Amino acid sequence: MLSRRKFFSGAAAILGGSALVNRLARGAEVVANQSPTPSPVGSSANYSPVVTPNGSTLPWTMNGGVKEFRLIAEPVKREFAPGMVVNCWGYNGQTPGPTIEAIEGDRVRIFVTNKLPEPTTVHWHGVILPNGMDGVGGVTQKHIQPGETFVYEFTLKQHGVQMYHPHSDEMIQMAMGMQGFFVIHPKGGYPEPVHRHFLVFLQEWAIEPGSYTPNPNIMTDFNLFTFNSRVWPGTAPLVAKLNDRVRVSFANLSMDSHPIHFHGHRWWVVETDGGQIPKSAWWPETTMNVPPGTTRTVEFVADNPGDWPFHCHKNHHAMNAMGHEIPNVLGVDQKGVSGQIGKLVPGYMAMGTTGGGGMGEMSKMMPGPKNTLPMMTGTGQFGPIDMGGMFTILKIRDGITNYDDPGPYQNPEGTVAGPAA
Ligand SMILES: [Cu+2]
Repeated sequence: MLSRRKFFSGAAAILGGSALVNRLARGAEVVANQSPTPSPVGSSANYSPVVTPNGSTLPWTMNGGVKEFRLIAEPVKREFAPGMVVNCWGYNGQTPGPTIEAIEGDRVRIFVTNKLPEPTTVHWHGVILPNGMDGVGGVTQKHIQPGETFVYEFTLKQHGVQMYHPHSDEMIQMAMGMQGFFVIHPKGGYPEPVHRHFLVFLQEWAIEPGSYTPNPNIMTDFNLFTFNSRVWPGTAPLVAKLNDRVRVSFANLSMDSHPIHFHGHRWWVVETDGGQIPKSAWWPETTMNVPPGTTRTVEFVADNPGDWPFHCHKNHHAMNAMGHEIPNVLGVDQKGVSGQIGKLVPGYMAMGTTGGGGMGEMSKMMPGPKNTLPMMTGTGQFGPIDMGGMFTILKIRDGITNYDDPGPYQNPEGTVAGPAA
């Protein structure tokens, strides 16, 4: 557990200096295994600063006892993975927008500037606040016109992992990537201090192969599924030291639920968007279903070293854009078929008789249109990884001194499955 007080001691403590906060958010300097230090209520309460993989934490400044944040709603270009850039909308050049991190009891003032080509608002999803600060266009406030800056101000009366998103042209703006985390740490600290607190925003998109802009009119047939607006192999690994206590918070504003599964461990469900669950009521799972409109938080002890898949268990959500009209030829002898069809349909490649013969391999051999990722891609130390989309790797290591990507796990001799003798 990291003592924020300890961390910010000295000159850097004066104002939560944004550069330092950002470095903390990336996890670069988090010192693990430090013993928890009790600290008084307020802005020095004990917590591990959150880490938003492939994202960042929003810097703030203190002004007369109020934490001031600035959000700019604007179009952003987001690289989903090397080889694919998407025209999105978001905040401060990012989707999801930068994470707002504060402490129960804080008074916050959030300036929102609209640089979109249409009106917007920001709704503080799950936050208990005065009605006029709720950010619902037409209901609790006027829409923020392009070029205007509105200010929201309220006191945080609760703890919990919440979200922010527009309540103005909702269908379009959220489908384009406008959402972010709003984390309110409990002023009394957590029941179990953690070393790592990861935030993963679950999103889904409809981006036709060969195109650059999501289609917000799609109701169900999404074809790209992201962790923090990235797809595998563009998703950053989740790195933990052996025996770290790890908290992961998921948020979902998409049209589907996402059952997030991880390997080699089990976690405890410790929090919903309603706040902490009493410890006596925590329950164990290996898959956390995250319904639309909610956040869910789990905790586990990273006591099993290795490279552990961490992914949505709806199988189509753990792959990249595909043509769903591919004929099902499982079990069909296609000798000669590709050649015949290829004369009529240039570029045609039959799905393998046995299912693709390793779809990761196949999708690498099939060049897609421009700005289109292979369905499944990425290569591990043992060969192709037949997944994409909502997939990353939890890397647990003994003896590491930072949280940079440690590379592939060196399995102890005699502990890897192989051909039977
Ligand atoms: Cu999913």
